[in-house]
Amino acid sequence: MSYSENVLSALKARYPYQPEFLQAAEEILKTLQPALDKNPVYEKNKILERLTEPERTFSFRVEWVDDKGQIQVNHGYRVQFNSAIGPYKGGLRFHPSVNEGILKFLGLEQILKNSLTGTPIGGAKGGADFDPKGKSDNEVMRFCQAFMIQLYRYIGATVDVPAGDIGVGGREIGYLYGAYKRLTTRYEGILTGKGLTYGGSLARTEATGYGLVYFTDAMLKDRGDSLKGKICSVSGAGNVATYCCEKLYQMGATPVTVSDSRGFIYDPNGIKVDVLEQVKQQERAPLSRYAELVPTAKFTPVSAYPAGRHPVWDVKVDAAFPCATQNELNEEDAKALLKNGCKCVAEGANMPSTIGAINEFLKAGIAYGPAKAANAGGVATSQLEMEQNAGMTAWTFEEVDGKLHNIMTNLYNNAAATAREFKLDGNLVLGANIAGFRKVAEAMIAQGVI
Ligand code: NDP
Ligand code: 2IT
Repeated sequence: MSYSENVLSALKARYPYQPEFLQAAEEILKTLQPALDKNPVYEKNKILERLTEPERTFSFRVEWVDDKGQIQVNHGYRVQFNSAIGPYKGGLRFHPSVNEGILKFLGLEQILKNSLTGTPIGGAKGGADFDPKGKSDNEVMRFCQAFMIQLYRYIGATVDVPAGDIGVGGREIGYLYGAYKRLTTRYEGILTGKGLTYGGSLARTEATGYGLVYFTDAMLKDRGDSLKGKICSVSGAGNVATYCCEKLYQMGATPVTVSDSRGFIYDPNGIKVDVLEQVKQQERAPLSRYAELVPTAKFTPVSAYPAGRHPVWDVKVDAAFPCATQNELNEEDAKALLKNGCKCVAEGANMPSTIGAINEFLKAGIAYGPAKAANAGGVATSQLEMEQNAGMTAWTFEEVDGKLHNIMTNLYNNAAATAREFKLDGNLVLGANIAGFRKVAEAMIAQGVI
């Protein structure tokens, strides 16, 4: 067995109850072997064993009182995965499915993603099995305050800087920030994705979706193609999906689908971003409401999905942008996309494609932008927010957006060049994994066994 296979099999034996973490580890470790063969110093330093084990994980009880006066208990976590190249950085997810294994998959991805941005940030992820759906603003506030009572001692502007992810948007970041300030009396950039009135950065809200489209633009240009005139499917209906749709229009493409946990919308005339924002951000309503407001839109509920399928990927499109959640695009879905002539898939969500689906895309040779490269614009702009906070300044939208555009173009070029170096032109899975890995591994070796 090769070094990477050995490490993977040890992880499988140790964490059989963390399937998402094992899936992320498998995707990464399998592609690193050529770099490990080329440079034996990584194996000698046991880098893979060290990279796949978090530096530390906090897990804590979060207790709060709901609007009926009932005591509620949730489970909170922060996985501080790797600090070789900078302070821990990564989002917080509030969703009933959250557990340590899911946060470890996200944290492992985050290490390499953050490295790829070219900025000095380490990898982390956190969250809780709290479901913001159906909760009042006051309940969300009390939960966030209770969560921060536990978390505040472990974070800091040069220690660990959390941000948003599924279920954690501007509202939650505001309550978390207020709680931190109350507990510590410190006004510091300890979270990113903050509101513009209290230290947030312009363009951070849009950054993941915009960055995804900038990345795709660079990837298609390299193939002598462009987004202009392309019909696109987008999944998800939250932060990433919304600003992906907005930027697609700006690039001359048309998004025709969005989805949420209840179903998906198809409208051949194109998704109306203002209505999407009204329904999902302001009303916090399910997507069926969108179809009430837009007569040309067709809503298909999850109850009508064929078993084991996500029919949002059956729509005939030129390019697909999964922006909802992990494993929302499986091998059968990938085959359906390819059969309909889809030539480009770029991932806004983290690990949206199963390993079977990724293999289909690579086999077909289409333009495939894996998550840790394609969705890195969010965290990259978080780092720009940290820079502004550290300098006690604020840049214009154009300045931040311009830097984001540069970061995504450089990131694409770096991943593509690394794939070419290993004679696998166009394989951005390998290119991104190896490029992200090498910087972290070199930093770990330089800093010794600690
Ligand atoms: P939001 O909470 O804003 O939106 C999430 C969307 O995905 C919602 O439409 C939600 O539906 C849907 N969704 C969530 N879980 C499921 C599920 N189990 N099944 C079906 N649909 C689901 O989150 P974001 O837009 O911020 O995050 C989306 C993805 O992008 C995640 O994978 C996240 O990790 C990734 N990401 C986010 C970044 C960011 O900056 N926010 C940066 C990089 C990656 P519903 O409304 O019904 O809950
Ligand atoms: O998955 C991700 O990169 C994020 N949720 C954003 C993390 C961040 O720190 O901005």
